[in-house]
Amino acid sequence: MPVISFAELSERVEAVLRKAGFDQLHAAALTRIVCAGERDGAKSHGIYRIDGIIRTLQAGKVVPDAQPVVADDGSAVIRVDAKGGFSPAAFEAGLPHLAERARKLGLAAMVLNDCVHFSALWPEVEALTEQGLAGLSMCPSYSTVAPAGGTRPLLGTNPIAFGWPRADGVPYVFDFATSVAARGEIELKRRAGETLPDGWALDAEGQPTTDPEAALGGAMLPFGAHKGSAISTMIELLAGVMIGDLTSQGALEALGTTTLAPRHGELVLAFSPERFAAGRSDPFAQAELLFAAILGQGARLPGQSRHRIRARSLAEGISLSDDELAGLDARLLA
Ligand code: NDP
Ligand code: PYC
Repeated sequence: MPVISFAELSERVEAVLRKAGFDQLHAAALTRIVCAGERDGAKSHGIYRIDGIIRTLQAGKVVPDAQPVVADDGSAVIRVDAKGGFSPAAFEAGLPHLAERARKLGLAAMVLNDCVHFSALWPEVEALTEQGLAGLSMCPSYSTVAPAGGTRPLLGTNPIAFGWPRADGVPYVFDFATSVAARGEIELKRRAGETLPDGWALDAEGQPTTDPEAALGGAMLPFGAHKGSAISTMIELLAGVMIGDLTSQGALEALGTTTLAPRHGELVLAFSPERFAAGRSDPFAQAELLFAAILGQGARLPGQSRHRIRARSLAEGISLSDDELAGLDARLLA
């Protein structure tokens, strides 16, 4: 398998995105997010997303030079209007405001409106942990998931990510879809000719299926039955309805297809643990006791595997398949 350095991969991806028509702001922000996914072994949101990003651009469903507008009235709620651009640049525009306000008030929220969204959320909460803050990020998607007990797509795969800062060690970060698996995972299995585990999806007739093609044309299932279904519904409410933006159903109706990236909103919360603890205890020391107890049972912490892969990628380079490299080259030569 060809091996490429993180810097070289980033350079190529940015050139591909610039050539496709994104301005420098978006090409750079998109490059950071997809290359971070590839570097950390999060392949379902790595460079495989480039085709979808460019398809969405060519279909006129994303603004390639949108200038995110930050509205900061000094309150706990920072608003960023993405103006129909992809979300990473909008998030980056609002991040300094969010972090500053969380440090000042203890708790702050960033509302992203009108963004086109395909990306993983862990880079966002990790950006907050790097500043000593805890973070929670969530967004709807488009209807591809049946509610528990239902048979037809209604909810999105609605990701949720949480991050807790750690002075010595990688941050505690989890990030996952509220469906059993991300849709990108099912698409990768389809491409690899693999079947799905039981319990991931229903076909178009509402019957259980292990065929990725039938799953993509049917309904995915929430994780943890009614529990995942309820968390996913909460995300629709908080990061869709409450922020005056689209639910997954509205996003699908507006877009009319699941082959392009959907346009909707996102909600990011930032917390200052010291402000919440208010001197009663050291929240970071208490957290370390909890993490040590988890590790003491032989379990691992979320985020650890991703950071291990990151360290290896940065030291040894990133392995890509011949097809993946050829795909990038073809886009550069096209
Ligand atoms: P996974 O089911 O693979 O879960 C990943 C998370 O669980 C990671 O934080 C991972 O940590 C942690 N984890 C996995 N195994 C263990 C373990 N044994 N012990 C402790 N922690 C563990 O994720 P999904 O496939 O559901 O989601 C993948 C990505 O898709 C996410 O980044 C999500 O944001 C993105 N997504 C984006 C959407 C969008 O609309 N923008 C929609 C849906 C998903 P580690 O990384 O260390 O392995
Ligand atoms: O992998 O489920 C997914 C997904 C949907 C939108 C972006 N990623």
